[in-house]
Amino acid sequence: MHITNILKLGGSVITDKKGHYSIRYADVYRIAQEISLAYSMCSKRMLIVHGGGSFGHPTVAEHGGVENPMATSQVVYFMRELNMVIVDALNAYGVPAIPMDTHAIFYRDCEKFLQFFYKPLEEAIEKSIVPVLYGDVVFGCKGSDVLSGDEIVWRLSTVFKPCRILFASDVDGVYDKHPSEVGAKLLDVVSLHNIGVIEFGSQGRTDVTGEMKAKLLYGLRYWHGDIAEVLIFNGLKKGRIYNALCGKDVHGTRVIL
Ligand code: IP8
Repeated sequence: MHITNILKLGGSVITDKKGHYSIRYADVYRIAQEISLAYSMCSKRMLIVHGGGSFGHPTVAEHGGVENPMATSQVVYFMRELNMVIVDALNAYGVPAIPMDTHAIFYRDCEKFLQFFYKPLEEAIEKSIVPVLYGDVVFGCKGSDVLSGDEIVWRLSTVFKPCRILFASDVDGVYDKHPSEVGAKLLDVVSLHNIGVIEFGSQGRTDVTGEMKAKLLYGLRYWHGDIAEVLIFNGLKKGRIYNALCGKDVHGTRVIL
């Protein structure tokens, strides 16, 4: 199945990672408005995935993982709360978005391959409904684990073959060193084969699934022949999500093999 876009809303774009359970409401509503405009102008067939931000990561850290049943229950609880805020905002701006509980359709098999039941997503997309998935807990042959929204995006792309894979981040893209360092330069293009030479550094935040580097490493694992465009850009800058969804020129980093 071919769709227009898979959009990942980074956890740091929709929540304030410095706080606990803190939502960037103004950004969430602006983003919902941009997605709504794109939905009516150019992107009916799309999937949205969001990260854990200040809801998922601190909860996992507090419980030291998700193996404990209560930890799983708590992480799912808070991620669904965040998901509902995003879906509500999209609905408020007229996007027929629905929550799609990731833990209920994904499974990690014994070879560590991420399996998922894609039929409900396919049917929803056919009806121009926009499913909103999220980084979550994944049950698996070897126990439960945290599933990053980034891995979900790359895995979804193997089935839904989007024109564009879009990562909305809180920075402009991939830098040659950590973006907070003096002289850090934004890379226009990054090849997945070269990620070993980039100094990603640590962003000093609670992020149990890793950040920019992990995003790219998943790309290497899931890359396939049908990938057309992959873009990492700043979702906090007004207009960029709309422009990216509609295939307009956006300042950021293009990812190639
Ligand atoms: O923020 C992680 O998703 P990510 C989700 O996309 C949890 O890495 C539950 C921490």
